[in-house]
Amino acid sequence: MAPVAIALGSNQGDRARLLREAVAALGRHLAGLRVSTFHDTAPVGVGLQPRFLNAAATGTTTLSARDLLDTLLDIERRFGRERPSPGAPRTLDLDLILYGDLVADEPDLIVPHPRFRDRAFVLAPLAEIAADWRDPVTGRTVGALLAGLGGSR
Ligand code: PH2
Ligand code: MG
Ligand code: MG
Repeated sequence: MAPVAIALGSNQGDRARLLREAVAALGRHLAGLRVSTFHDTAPVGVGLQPRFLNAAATGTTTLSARDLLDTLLDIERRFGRERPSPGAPRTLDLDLILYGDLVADEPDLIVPHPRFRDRAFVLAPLAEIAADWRDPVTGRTVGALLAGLGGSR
């Protein structure tokens, strides 16, 4: 069983309902699911867009990282996710942030998520439920990474 951390985001449609239903969908694939509160956040790095609702979830899984990623993409599709262009507004984004202490850098599988260390919209929710989880690349905890951000990203 691998402990995993997933970031959730939505900035299109009924964001809170989408996140609630996405959490229910994740609960069918992860054991011991824990979920953060929902954070209303300003869009980062994607120009002028609607605000996001972000959250984080943790649990354990018997799926491989690749199978879990496929499962997340499948849930996104079922929730109406379209990809007209990179960074376009989305009904649901499910990003695999941590998969145990796995470090993978393959074309379709990068774990830990390459940008999570800079993103308060990922770290702040995740720190509510997994502040002591460690980034296997830097050795720093989620709580320390968040504290190190300082700003309000
Ligand atoms: N996701 C992005 C880019 N920018 N900004 C916020 N606030 N929340 C997000 O989930 C988000 C973002 C790419 O996935
Ligand atoms: Mg994302
Ligand atoms: Mg994504």
